[in-house]
Amino acid sequence: MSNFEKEIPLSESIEYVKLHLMKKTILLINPWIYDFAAYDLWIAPLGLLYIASFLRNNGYAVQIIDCLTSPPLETLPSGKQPRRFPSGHGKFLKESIEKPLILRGIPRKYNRYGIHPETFRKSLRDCLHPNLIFVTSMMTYWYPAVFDMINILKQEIPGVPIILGGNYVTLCHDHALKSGADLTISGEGEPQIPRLLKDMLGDECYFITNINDLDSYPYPAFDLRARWEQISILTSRGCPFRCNYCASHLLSSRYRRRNPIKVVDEIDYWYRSFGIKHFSFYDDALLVDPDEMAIPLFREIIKRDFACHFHCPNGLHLREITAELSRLMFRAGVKTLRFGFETSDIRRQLETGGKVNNEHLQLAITYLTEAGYRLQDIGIYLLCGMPGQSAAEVFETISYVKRCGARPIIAEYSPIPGTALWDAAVKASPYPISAEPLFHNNSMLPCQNEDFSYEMYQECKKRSRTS
Ligand code: B12
Repeated sequence: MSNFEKEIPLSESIEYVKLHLMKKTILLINPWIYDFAAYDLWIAPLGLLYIASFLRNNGYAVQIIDCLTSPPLETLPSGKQPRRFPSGHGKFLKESIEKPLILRGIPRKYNRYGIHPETFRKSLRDCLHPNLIFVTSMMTYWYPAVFDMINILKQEIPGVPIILGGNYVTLCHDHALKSGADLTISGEGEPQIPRLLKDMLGDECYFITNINDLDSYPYPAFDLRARWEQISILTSRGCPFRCNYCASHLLSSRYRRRNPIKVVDEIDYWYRSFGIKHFSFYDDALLVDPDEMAIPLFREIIKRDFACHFHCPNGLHLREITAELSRLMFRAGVKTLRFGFETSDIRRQLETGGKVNNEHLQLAITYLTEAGYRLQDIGIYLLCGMPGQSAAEVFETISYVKRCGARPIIAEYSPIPGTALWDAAVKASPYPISAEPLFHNNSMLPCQNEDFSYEMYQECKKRSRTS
């Protein structure tokens, strides 16, 4: 008798059925976006994909609908496909929609970015019936899409508990209670989900033994996405800095880092198992204490000789750039460089956190160009529209960066509750930003004033683009 023919005892076959055929199903959703502007700069719902991986390891059937990742056949209203680049960035599907009433004074079109609601409804009908639904959220001002999504879920799959988490919930918890979700969870999901599964499904789950040991986390479940040209990598959680405009310290309990060699093992896994050649780092502080992370990380990448490219769309720290680090980054294949400089105004540099000064910018540009980078590859983020900031300061910063030879990139300030700059932002803004997260939207210049009007902001954008 072969293995296949051997009789299975009844108790074992019941276990088999329980394990494989009656798996509990959890549906994970990344909502689409409503905004004036959105570009897919290596965007992925990384937190949700980590959670998906934990759930899968615990035997759940996990399904993901990522409303930002279009199925191949969906097109723009013009009939065309959105333009995408092989390196994993590009345009989203986009359709103009009516602006929320309170934004009607903003002279820009408002759009839905991502799949059509009918495609979403159809995907829901094609899914296995879930026991639970997890919805994520990112920018605070993207909440209306989250609310709409929850509404559709309730119509299409009534009675299934919906749990909402993510940055919007962490930063605007009271507001998120109006979302219609059955439960809203602030903060990092991993340490909280076992308790949730016990309470809601009666299940004992194994997640992580130690929240401080990031190396014990499974790799995020990118393979469950409909399309994944690139993988987002986190070498750490949190940030050691406390810049007054940033919410990082509110989102992660403390600053923790992975072992750099284990990070390269992850890159190796995606590269060798799935042929992925593009990776984006999502860290808040990738280059800080370079001997502990960046130097061993890039050395190991060079040693393993991957034919891969690396992208850093989130701001890197200029002050850490040395001749050695520049050479390692260049040789390792770091192609997209973005640095957080914010302003050339010395007083504001100190006020925002003192992480960088003008000399750091000049030195970094010298080292990077000596290592082989072209000046136009060096993208410098400049914060624009902070409370009390004048247009003259931003104009001067743009020309300073240009005089140094690098490429200025405007990053409009988004006020975030709980940050050190929040109270000043509330005072400076002509909009009721504490009552309505839609006004946190960076594209509308939430803290504009007489010294910095919307027209001046457009002038800043123009000046940053012209040589
Ligand atoms: C990487 C990053 C980006 C990437 C893209 C990220 C993405 N997926 O969209 C890039 C560089 C493109 C980007 C751009 C911008 N960003 Co950004 N970004 C980040 C950053 C550093 C990390 C986000 C991340 O992936 N974290 C890691 C994962 C693991 O965490 P997570 O997704 O939050 O998930 C965890 C929890 O939230 C929770 N969770 C998540 N979902 C769920 C669901 C359930 C059910 C449960 C229980 C739990 C749960 O558990 C997860 C695991 O622990 C954050 C800061 C931060 N430290 O979070 C800023 C941040 C989100 N960005 C911010 C801003 C301002 C911007 C920009 C507007 C900057 C600018 N001025 O241009 C742009 C706008 C982007 C756009 N498309 O329009 C702000 C948010 C502002 C706001 N009002 O909400 C943040 C908070 C930074 C800050 N200034 O403080 N960003």
